[in-house]
Amino acid sequence: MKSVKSITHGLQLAGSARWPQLAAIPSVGYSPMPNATSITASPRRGLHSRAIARPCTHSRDAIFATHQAPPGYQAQYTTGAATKVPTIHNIFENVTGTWQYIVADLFTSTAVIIDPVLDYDPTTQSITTQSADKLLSFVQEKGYKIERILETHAHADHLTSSSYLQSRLAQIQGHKPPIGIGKRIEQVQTLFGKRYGLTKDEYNHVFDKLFDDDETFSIGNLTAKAIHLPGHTPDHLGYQIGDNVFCGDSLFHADIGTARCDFPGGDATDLFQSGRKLLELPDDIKIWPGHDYPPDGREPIPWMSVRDQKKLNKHLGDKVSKKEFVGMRNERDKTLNAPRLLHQSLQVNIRAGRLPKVEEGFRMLRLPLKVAVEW
Ligand SMILES: N[C@@H](CCC(=O)N[C@@H](CS)C(=O)NCC(=O)O)C(=O)O
Ligand SMILES: [Fe+2]
Repeated sequence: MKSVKSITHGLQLAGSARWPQLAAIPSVGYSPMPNATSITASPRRGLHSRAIARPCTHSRDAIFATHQAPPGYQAQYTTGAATKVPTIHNIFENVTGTWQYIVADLFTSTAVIIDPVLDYDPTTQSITTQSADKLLSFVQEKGYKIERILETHAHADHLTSSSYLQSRLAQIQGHKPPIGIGKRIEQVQTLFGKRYGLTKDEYNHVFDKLFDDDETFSIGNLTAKAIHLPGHTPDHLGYQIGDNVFCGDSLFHADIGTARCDFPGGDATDLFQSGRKLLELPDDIKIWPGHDYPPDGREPIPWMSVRDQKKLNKHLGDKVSKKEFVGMRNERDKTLNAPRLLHQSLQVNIRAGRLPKVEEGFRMLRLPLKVAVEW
């Protein structure tokens, strides 16, 4: 009979990651109308922006071609009539296959950051901030004011840099962007708080905004809406901004299909319904997932239209029944290993990315052991 014991794990922080003690850094001004009339439309790895949709065809090979702009391709962005059109920067974090997004209203230079990553090396238990610092540099270069930081869910595969970014942005822009997540995060915090031995004060009120289902909010002149998309986790939200839905871990790129549903509170029937909700949106809406796990030979691809998802999604095209989907999803989930950073991610993410407090000189996380033989 296997049993599970707990041990604690010391964390190492690289220099700039000790954010509560950060020295003040010079504030940076942002211009009310940035000089951003043209943006690159190639959705390849790294920092990229996308403003226009290119026409889609439906052969399998075309999934890849559709979203890859030719080298040097530039999309002209015009303000005026397009003031309600968000500018989207998709930033891929290679180690965990995570899409991070910065979504901006160029008219007011206001933006949000969605699902930012905190770097963690499990071989040395080191936390570093190079991914988050890249986002900060990009935001400063563009002159954006970050109005909110948005989480789609409590991730179980990577750590969030929301708290770090909030702290740095408060210093840089003189406005502390609230961290938002779905209201059901409280269930997830209670469950995992207990499992990992956290006290309530370590996770209560760490998120500044708990979104209701279908709650709307603004990003400068843009209107955004929180959409409940349970299945992968119960708290899961997508954010609709203009003709785009940042759907977190629900639908993935068509050749990957959908997110796993075997985490506590996950449910394949819920994910089927969430997937359907997305596929019932108008055909031209773009779906931007929280991850990509590209097979060899293709680059990460940040979005697909609802039209293409309906035709091409490997798990949830418009012909798949609930029963077929649930059977397939549950079978596949039985074959998946737990994510590499499961325990570290959950303990940090239910704290909105805050780290455990220093005790006896260390910040400690807990790690359950799998014990083959008892003695
Ligand atoms: N190998 C990755 C697995 C990551 C993973 O489980 N990803 C989740 C989203 S957080 C998922 O839905 N994966 C879908 C799949 O692997 O089919 C890790 O260890 O982190
Ligand atoms: Fe996830």
